[in-house]
Amino acid sequence: MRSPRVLAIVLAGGEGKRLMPLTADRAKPAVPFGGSYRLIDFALSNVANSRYLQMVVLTQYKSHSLDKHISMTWRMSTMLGNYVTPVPAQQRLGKNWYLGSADAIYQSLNLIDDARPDIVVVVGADHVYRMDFSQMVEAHVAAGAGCTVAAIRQPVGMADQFGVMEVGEGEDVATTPRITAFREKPSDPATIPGSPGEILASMGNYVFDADALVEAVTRDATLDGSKHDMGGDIVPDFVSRGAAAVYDFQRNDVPGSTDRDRGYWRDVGTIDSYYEAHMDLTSALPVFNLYNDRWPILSQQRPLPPAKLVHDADRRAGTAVDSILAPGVLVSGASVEGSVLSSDVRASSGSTVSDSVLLDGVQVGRHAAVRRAILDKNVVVPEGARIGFDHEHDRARGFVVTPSGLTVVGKNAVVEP
Ligand code: ADQ
Repeated sequence: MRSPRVLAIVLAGGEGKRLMPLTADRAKPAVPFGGSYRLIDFALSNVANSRYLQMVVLTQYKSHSLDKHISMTWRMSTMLGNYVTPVPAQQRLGKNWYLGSADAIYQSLNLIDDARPDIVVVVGADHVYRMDFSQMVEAHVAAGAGCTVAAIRQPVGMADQFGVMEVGEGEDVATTPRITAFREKPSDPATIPGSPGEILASMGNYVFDADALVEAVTRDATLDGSKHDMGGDIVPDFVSRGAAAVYDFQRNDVPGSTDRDRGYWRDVGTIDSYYEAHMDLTSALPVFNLYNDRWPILSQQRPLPPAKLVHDADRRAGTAVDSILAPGVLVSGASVEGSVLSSDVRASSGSTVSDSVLLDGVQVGRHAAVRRAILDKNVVVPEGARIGFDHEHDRARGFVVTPSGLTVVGKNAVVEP
C-alpha cells in the first residue's frame, strides 16, 4: 500500500492560565523552555522528525511572540522552508474568539481541503517529549479506526487534568484496541485494571482519517451544547460510535532514545511542573536527553557567542555545575548550580544562582543570590539582592510564590535593591 498523505495540525492556542506570570503576554506554546527552546519546538520537531513536512499551526491567544518565533525559526529554516504555516484565528470574532480546539480546526477546514490528506495528525503544542508520529499513524491504519488517541499512564490523582480512557475487559493496550469510554477531566476516574493508582490518560495527540475528522468537526459546529473541544467533544463522539482506538505511547520507539528517557512526557501546565521538567534536564544523567542528535529538537539559532565562564577581577572563579548554559551566557566570578541559564544571562562577581531557571537576558548583579526561582526574560537582580530566601518578602515585592515554595518573577521586572 502507498504511504498515506499526512497533514499535521498543531494546536497552539493555549492560554496557559496556570503558568502565570510566564503567560502574561505570551501563549503557552511560546513559553521559553530548556535554555534555547520554546515549548512549541518539541511538537514541531516531533512532526518534522517524523517526516511530516506539511504542517499548519493554529494560533489564537496572545500569539504575537508565537507568530514571531514560528516565522523566524520555522518558516525561515532552510530545512523546512515553507512547510510550516501559522494560521491566526482571524476568522473568529467577538465572543466566538475563545471557542475550543475543535472550532479552531473547523475554522481552518479550507487548509485540509487544500492539502487533500488521507490522514490528519493533530497534536498539542505544550508538552516536552519525543514521539515518532509515523509509528502511531501505522498503528492507526492497522487498527482501522476513524480516530486514534495517544495514551500514557498517569497517577490517578492527576485525572482532572486529562482525558481518561477505558478499553474492553482483558484488552491489551499494546494492540491498539477500541476505546470503550472516554471522559474529559473526570473527578471520579476509572483506573487501569490491576493498577489502581493509574489512569490511561490522553496525551492530546490524535490521528484521524481526514474524511472522518472533517465530518466530525462539521457536525460538532452545529451542536448547541458542544464546547467545540477535541478532548471534550470530538473524541467522545468517535468513542460513542465505536470508532476510536488507543495507541500506547510506551510502544513508541524514537531513534537514539536511551533507557532513561524512552517514554518521557511532561505536561508543563503548571509552574511546578515547568520547573520540575527543567530540573530533569540539569542532572548529570538527564531524565530527558537534549543531546539525542538522531531526533534533534530544532529551534531558533540566533547568532550568539558561546557561553563563557571566567574569573572576576579578584580571581574568584566563575563556576557552573549540573547546569545548562545557553549561548551568550557569561558567568564571571559567580557560582551556578543545578540551574538553567538561557541565552544572554549574566551572573556577576560573587553572586550565586542555585536550583533556578533564568530566561533570556536575566542579569544577576554582584553578590546577589537567587535560589529556587524562575526569573522571566530580562529581569534585573541588582547588587546584593536576594530572591527565593524569604517568601514573605518575595510576595511583598509582587512576586508569585507557589505552594511548593518556588518564587517566580515576571518579565522585565527590575527588582528593588
Ligand atoms: P487541555 O490541554 O486542557 O487538555 P485544551 O486547553 O483544549 O485542552 O488544549 C489542547 C491543545 O489545544 C493545546 O495545545 C492548546 O494550546 C490548544 N488549543 C486550545 N484551544 C485552541 C484554539 N481555540 N485554537 C488553537 N489551539 C487551541 C487536552 C485534552 C485532554 C488531554 C490533555 C493532555 O483535551 O484530553 O488529556 O490535553 O495534556
